Order: sequence, then C-alpha cells, then structure tokens
Amino acid sequence: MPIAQVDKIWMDGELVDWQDATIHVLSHAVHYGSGVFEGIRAYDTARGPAVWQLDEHLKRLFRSAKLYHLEVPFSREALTQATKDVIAANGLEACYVRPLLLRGYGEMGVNPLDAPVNVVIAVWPWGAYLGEDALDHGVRIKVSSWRRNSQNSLPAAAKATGQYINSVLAKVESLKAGYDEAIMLNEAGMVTDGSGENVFIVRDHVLTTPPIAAGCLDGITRGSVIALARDLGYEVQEENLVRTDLYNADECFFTGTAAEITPIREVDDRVVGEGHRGPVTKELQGAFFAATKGENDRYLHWLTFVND
Ligand code: PPE
Repeated sequence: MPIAQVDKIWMDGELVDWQDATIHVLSHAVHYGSGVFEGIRAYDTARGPAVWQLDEHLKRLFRSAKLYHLEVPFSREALTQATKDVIAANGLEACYVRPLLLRGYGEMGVNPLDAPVNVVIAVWPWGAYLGEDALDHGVRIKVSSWRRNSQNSLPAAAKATGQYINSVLAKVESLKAGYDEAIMLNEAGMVTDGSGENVFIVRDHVLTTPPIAAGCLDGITRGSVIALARDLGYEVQEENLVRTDLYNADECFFTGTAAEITPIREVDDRVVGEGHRGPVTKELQGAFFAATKGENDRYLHWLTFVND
C-alpha cells in the first residue's frame, strides 16, 4: 500500500519536511535491524483527533528499547507531546502513528552500543490494513510453514524492526499462495499471532487468545479487546491454541492497531463458523470503534486528545 504522504515528520526533537526525514545508508539499523518501533492510531472524535492508548504504546516502546540496551534521548512525556505536535502540524483528524527508535550512522559492526540513536515519529492516513472489505467480510488466512521466532532468539516482548523479517517470510508465503494473511505457530506447534495481528477465537460464547508466553506480541489492541469483552459480559481466557482450534471455532478474528478488529472467515481452506463476520466479532467491533471515537465515557481514559 503506497504511503499517503503528509507535510511533516518529527525527527530528533524537531518537525522536518517529509522528504528531509532521511538517514544514511550505512546507519546501523539498516544493516542489523537494530531499531524498535510502535504502531499507534489516532481517531477522529467530537473533540478533535485523539490518540488511542498512547501511554500503553509508549510504555511498550521503552520496554523494547530496554531489552536492546537502547537509551532513549527523550522522556515519555516529551514523546507524548511530540506525537500530539506532529498530528497537529499535519492537520490530521485521524491517522496512523509510527514512532521509531533506531541505531544511526557512525559505527559499523554488530555492536550497537556506540552508534547514535535517532528518534522519529511519523504520521500518515492509513485505511483498513487488510483491505476495505476485510472489516465487514473477513479475510482468508493460512497457517504458515514458517515458525514464529522463539522467545530465546528474538523475544516477542519487544517490537524490534529486525524481528519483522520473520513476519515477512510468513506474509509473502501466504500472499503467493492466494491468502490474505498468515498465522504462525511456535516451535511447539501452538498458535502465536499473525504477521502483524493477534488472534482470538470464539467458541460457545467464550473468547480465547494465546498467552503472551506462546510467543505472540503483547498487543495493545489485544489488551483493549480483552477488557471490552469482559465489560460486555464475555468470559475471556488466555490459553494455548492448536491450529484445529481455529478451524473449529464459531468465530475467529484478528486484533491489531493497523488491523483493528478484522474477522477471519477461512483458515487453511476451512470455513470458520458461518463463513462471514460473526455476531460476537460484530459486537466487539461496535464497542471498539465507539471507544476509539470517544463515544463511550467509560473508555475516555484510553484517549489522548491532541488539542488538549
Ligand atoms: N502481532 C504482531 C506480530 C504485530 O506486528 C502486531 C502489530 C500485533 C500483533 C498487534 O499489536 P497491537 O498493534 O499492539 O495491537 N502490528 C503493527 C505493525 C503492522 C505493520 O504492518 O507495520 C500495527 O498493527 O501497527
């Protein structure tokens, strides 16, 4: 999907023109994948643009940085303000937000510790991640032949740029085989997550999602959906799933910042449930989009209003 370009990007403490937000080809992160990043969305609300779960995302960014001994030259408060500033500077009502901490230019060799750190917050309008139809009609997915990176090779606790080359293998395999997305299993054969989404199943009105220990990302949307579902009266459990649990579910869906709540209608050519978005998925989408748009007072604390 081509990027919808806007005017400004926040880089190393200032707003720069989009085309000037560049780094050198010999930057450490380009060679060794030594960056950490976040994906966040801002939604259009009656009080102007508001960033969904900004605190949680920035906390995860700092946890990712800690794992890789990357010292962040800005505080969480400064990055909160920078996020608001870059959305306001571009006059956006709703957008995707991509904070990125990367090891920059000046040192070569695997050791990252002496390389400078660059900090970027980019924003741009980003529509439905898995296609315009996907939110209503669902996607067809494939269990990948590629295993998810294990906890003691590339820990799922961090959102590091380098680990996404694992997601790239799975994503491309699924696309070339004619599917919309992939799900990866861990080395023990348990379900982890998609190339860029967590996964849930619904069976007999109970929601199940794999535990973080299975090797999936500790998704912020996953956390929001668990809370929303419990508030709606559903039982939600974090339990290991095998691939056939996906086939035999009443409903199945992805969660993610980019993917939001996307129904899964087929897994490995097996129709899931009725083969279209199920009622629980639809109810959760309704609750999620109402909350993100600031229409439910109960969840206002999950929004950071850009104009406040
Ligand atoms: N698992 C993976 C592997 C993942 O990349 C994401 C986010 C999630 C689960 C869901 O996490 P959360 O966004 O916190 O609910 N993927 C981001 C990047 C997507 C991309 O293509 O780039 C995202 O959704 O922003």
